[in-house]
Amino acid sequence: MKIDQYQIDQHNDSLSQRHDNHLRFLKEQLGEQGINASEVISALAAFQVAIPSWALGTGGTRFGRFSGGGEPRSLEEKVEDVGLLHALNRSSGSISLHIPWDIPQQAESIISLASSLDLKFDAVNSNTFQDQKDQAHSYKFGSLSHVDPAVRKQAVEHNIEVIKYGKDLGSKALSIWLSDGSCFPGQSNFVRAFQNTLESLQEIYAELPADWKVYVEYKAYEPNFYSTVIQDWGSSLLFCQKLGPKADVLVDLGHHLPNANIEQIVATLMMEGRLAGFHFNDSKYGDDDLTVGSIRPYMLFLIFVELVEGMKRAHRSADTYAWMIDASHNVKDPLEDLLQSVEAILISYAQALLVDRKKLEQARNQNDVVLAQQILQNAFRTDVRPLVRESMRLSGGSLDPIGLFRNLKVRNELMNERGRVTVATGL
Ligand SMILES: [Mn+2]
Repeated sequence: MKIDQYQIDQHNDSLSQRHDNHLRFLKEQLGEQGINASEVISALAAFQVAIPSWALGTGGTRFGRFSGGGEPRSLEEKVEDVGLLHALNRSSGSISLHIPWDIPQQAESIISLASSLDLKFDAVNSNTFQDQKDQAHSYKFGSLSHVDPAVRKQAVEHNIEVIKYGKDLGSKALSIWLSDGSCFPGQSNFVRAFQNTLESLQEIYAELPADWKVYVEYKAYEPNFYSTVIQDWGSSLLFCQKLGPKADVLVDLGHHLPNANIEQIVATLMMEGRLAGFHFNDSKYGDDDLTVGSIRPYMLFLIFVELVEGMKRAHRSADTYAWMIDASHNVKDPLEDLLQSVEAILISYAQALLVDRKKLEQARNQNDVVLAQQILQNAFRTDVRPLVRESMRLSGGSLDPIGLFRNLKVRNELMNERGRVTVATGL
């Protein structure tokens, strides 16, 4: 299924009067504060969030999976799904592939399908947290950190193979998340596990093309419940510093211990120039993989306040970082959920762009705690949705992506095409 531009335009026409009124009112309000709304709208339009190939189907939990129907059955159909999202919001212009779930058989045809939908290939992701069919050695007790060099070698070769697939598609980065760790005290020698992992990563790093990066993701716990080899941003940064300038730290919002100050982690990594980018999601208890902004929107805003500050300080534009959604959908339509997530990201970004940084710095220097809080909350409490809608409209997208998705009965169409009982490849 493909959404035509005239369908988007028609739907926008029906909403435009209301939207124009809201936008005019907001522009006036912002103008009084000396904020140029058009600049914010342009920044939003330039912000692209990658969609991972594994988020297009219902994920489920270890207790069960309730497939929604019409899920993509092949890599081609996954690319088409991201094409639908991008047509609707013009902010989801790339797809991040997972190997081996999404091995591209013919790179050229998949590239031409992607470019026909105005999509690029984002970072490629390796997988050594599961055993694959016909695999010689098991990852039950680890991969890059394993005590057996033969297992480490197999895991290193897998990562090098992933780089090769990525090169064929025009990706520029390899993303590594390691599940390696231990479930019980005494099971693992922390130092040896770290050193084995470093050696393995160095072998992978040596195979990176000149213009590539490797993103090192960390996670506090799960699937291992006592220790994880790359457990926090400090460990991840340590690996990156030892590897070299092509290695950066990837922050996944759900991979922290409860109540971690993620915005401070972001600020520190950006100060060191070692932030690769983000895996966005939300959670209440742990790595819940919920829709971005659904539980703690204020935290997301505070993170964006640091991101905007860090990008300014480093003179780097948003497109030089890797932004991706990493979520799972158990009870929602995955495509609607992704549209909600992208909108939440853009809302937080817009609010962060409204912060009066000069006044904030003055308040900080005068230890005016009340004013500093007020400046942030003024921005956070602004309803910026008209700006987000306008950025999508100006880029050729919809003023109301989920409304149009439902209006066009996209999921029904997909079920007619693909069947009511489909299970997307992946988790
Ligand atoms: Mn992640």
